[in-house]
Amino acid sequence: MKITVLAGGVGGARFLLGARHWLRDASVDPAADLTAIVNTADDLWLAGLRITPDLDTITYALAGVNDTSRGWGRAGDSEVVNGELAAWGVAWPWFTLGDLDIAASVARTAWLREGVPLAEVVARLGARWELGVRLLPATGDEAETIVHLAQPTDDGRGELHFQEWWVRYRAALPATSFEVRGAEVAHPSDGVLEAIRDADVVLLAPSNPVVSIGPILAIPGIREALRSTAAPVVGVSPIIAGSVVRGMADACLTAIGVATTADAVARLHGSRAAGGLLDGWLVDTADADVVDGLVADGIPARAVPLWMTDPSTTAQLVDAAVALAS
Ligand code: FO1
Repeated sequence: MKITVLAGGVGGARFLLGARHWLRDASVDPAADLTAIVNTADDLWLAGLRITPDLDTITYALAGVNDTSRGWGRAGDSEVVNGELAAWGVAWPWFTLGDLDIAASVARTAWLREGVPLAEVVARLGARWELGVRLLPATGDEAETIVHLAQPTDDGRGELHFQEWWVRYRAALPATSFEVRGAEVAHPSDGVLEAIRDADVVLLAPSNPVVSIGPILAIPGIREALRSTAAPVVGVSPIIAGSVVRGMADACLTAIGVATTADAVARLHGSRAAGGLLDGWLVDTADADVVDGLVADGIPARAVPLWMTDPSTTAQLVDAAVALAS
């Protein structure tokens, strides 16, 4: 069984840990394999280094070397170089780069400058560990999320790179839109369209629908591949009982005029029958009351526990998603 997952950062990592746990369970098809198509629109150039937050969060989590409290960076990392960069006013004082994390970005940047495609860079960085999941960047082209602000910042800027909006301002500055700048001329990484076309099941991880799943769909060819694949496409709600599980998806959804509810996000993606993406949608048991409405709108839905407290618990919701797909 081939499973392909579209994922962002922290929520995507937790989901993939559960999916890997589910696959390793002997009762599942031993020949099964797992491919993740990962958001690259959070990526940025900083201090001359190419930083790829969602790919790194997922790589470090699957490798078991991630900082589980922060949700990004390496466990037990030091910040010596970060302090030196701050002393020289290089990079961003409010964006912490750990020493081990910087080493990954130095290696990535060195390979990119040699012309190595990002997908190969990701494979090389992950090869140090047994990730158990093939990671594919949505694109190897630079297509970064730019946040358009309702009011300019104090220094007169009307738009910010996603990372400045997210980390420096904690998504507190009202946004009017999210633009994936460069997406229109970006191409899916090698293997992405095939991973969607050849899948037996495609899953949308419970990642931020606006700034993690959305930018993947913005890469030309990906939305079309999802709509034409023979594989059922099943999503997992990132919203439970009207609240985001983690992060600030509510600020993103509000900015685009979508309610922060499990069913509003499903309708944002739409049913495949009505021109959207979904063949199914999992909501938490707290949101069981929205299931009938979704089914009536052509989106088969089920209510199961969605809290991803640990890989074995998450494996149960992966199992439910695959069951809904079949
Ligand atoms: N998030 C923060 O809230 N503060 C930081 O200083 C920070 C640094 C950082 C460095 C490298 C990296 O890969 C991620 C980092 N993040 C930080 C998280 C990042 O903003 C998020 O992981 C995503 O971009 C949103 O999913």
